[in-house]
Amino acid sequence: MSTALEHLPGCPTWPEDFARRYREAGYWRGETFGQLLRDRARDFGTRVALVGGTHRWTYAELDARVDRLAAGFHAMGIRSRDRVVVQLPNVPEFYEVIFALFRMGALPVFALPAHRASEIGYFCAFTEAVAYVIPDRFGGFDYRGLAEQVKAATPTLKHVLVLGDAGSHTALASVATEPVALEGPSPSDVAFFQLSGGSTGVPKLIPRTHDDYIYSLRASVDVCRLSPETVYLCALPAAHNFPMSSPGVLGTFYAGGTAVMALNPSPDVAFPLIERERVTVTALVPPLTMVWLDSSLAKKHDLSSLKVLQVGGARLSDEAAARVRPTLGCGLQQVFGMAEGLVNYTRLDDAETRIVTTQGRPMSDADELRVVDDDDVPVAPGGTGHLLTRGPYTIRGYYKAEAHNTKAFTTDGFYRTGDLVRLTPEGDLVVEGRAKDQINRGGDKVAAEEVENHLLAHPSVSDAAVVAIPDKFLGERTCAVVIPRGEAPSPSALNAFLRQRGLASFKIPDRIEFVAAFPQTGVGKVSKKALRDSLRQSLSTPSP
Ligand code: J2J
Repeated sequence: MSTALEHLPGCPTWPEDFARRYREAGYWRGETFGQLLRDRARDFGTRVALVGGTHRWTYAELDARVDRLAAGFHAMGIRSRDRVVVQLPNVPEFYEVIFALFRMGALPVFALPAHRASEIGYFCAFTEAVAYVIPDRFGGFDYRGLAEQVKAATPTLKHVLVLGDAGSHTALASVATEPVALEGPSPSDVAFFQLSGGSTGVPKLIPRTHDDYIYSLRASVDVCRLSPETVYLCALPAAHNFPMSSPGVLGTFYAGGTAVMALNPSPDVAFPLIERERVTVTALVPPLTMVWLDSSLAKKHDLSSLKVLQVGGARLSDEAAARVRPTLGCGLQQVFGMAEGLVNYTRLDDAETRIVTTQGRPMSDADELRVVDDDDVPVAPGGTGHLLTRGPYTIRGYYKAEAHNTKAFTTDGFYRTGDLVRLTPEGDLVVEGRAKDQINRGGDKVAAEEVENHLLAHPSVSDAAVVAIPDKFLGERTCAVVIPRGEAPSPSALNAFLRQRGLASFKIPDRIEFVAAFPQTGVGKVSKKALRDSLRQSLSTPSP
């Protein structure tokens, strides 16, 4: 069978022998997202699929809305494999839009609400997107102006679709038409592009196929024991891979359960929703977990329906992990995943010490793991090393990134996660650190090189290195160490410059330090380790 991937240049795929094995072993079952929703509408038609704002859509309603929107997209000229950048907050329409695109074989490119002109402009240009979907306003920001700017700079971008007041653009609400028959994608086709946390100058795009992603949902649903009785609260940004698929909203749909959308993850928004909708499971990053654990509101709301709190995206301290059950009265599940694929979970019936002190184990028996030293030689059992992985839902390469792929993947197809891990005798993973040039700001990933490049564009910056500094709340914060050219600009002026260049606010350095020179490694490269060490020392020494 010729795979449709061949028709989408720039998307590496699995070698034919692996693909055959994954199909024969039943990991890939030839499902597509469009058909998945159709099947759930048939089996669970009157059950509520989605709750958010004033909407309460059953599976049948969601399915019908998706048909009408897909027809509308088609009438506008959007076609199979066209790319569409989707930047919506946690609203039910997010799924209406992406399932409409899935159903017609068009490819959502997932952007976070925090992204600004720098990121969105890049996604649109790099993917040659034909459309861009936004809210009118969200979190005090008007996305219509951003869209104006991006549209002017992107010749391929024909449509800006707005949820709410469209201004000079097209209202999303005006698009839907009578359903028409549309030819859907094939299961081996790329379904969408996820964003990588990244460690390079520009974010890398992750092509995920219907087959591989739906398998990751099925495996997640199994491990997390989702069922039609599940009520999942989506509190993290819907476009992120964790609340999307581990098992997230899409896993909840896979199981025939109900997904509830929280526009904001803060206790004052999330707790009333848990109480009202009898939420059974939700997912948070570590800093939000701390906020929930410390919230006085926990006593004011009935959270007794909540059975499992999943925490992932960054390392949860053992101390915080131990507080979850006594404080919130629910079980903890640690999740160590990545948009490139591999997801590890602690199991619901693991002993509490295992749940509290490890980041779990792979969800699939087909996940292959290697823990290796700098020369790709396996470390001794129990030793810490680089985590490499390969499997039926881990990509074989980023989109249109040939040179980078040779570094990010081994020649036999293992993805270099950039994480430093240790395997316990029981087979659980403990995340010990990171080798990639990235700062994990409480789950928000910041690629050092991306911020450095923006800093270097400032006329008074001669050189810049962005590193992590420890932080009690976020785990890590960003520090930009700058060698000025002439007189040093003020930190606030530099940050204003970065904002003006359209960088998402979570990438704006938390701290800026000026130095005369960088410490160097033996081969004359900037030693980020030495920089981090000296910053750690100077930050822990109180100034006189
Ligand atoms: C330490 N580091 C972690 C954890 C992710 C489920 C959950 C998370 C993500 C995610 C995801 C960690 N402890 N528990 O996609 O489906 C860091 C690692 C990893 C990187 C991936 C999912 N959980 N990390 O966070 O693509 O460094 O996915 O390689 O955003 O986050 O980031 P991302």
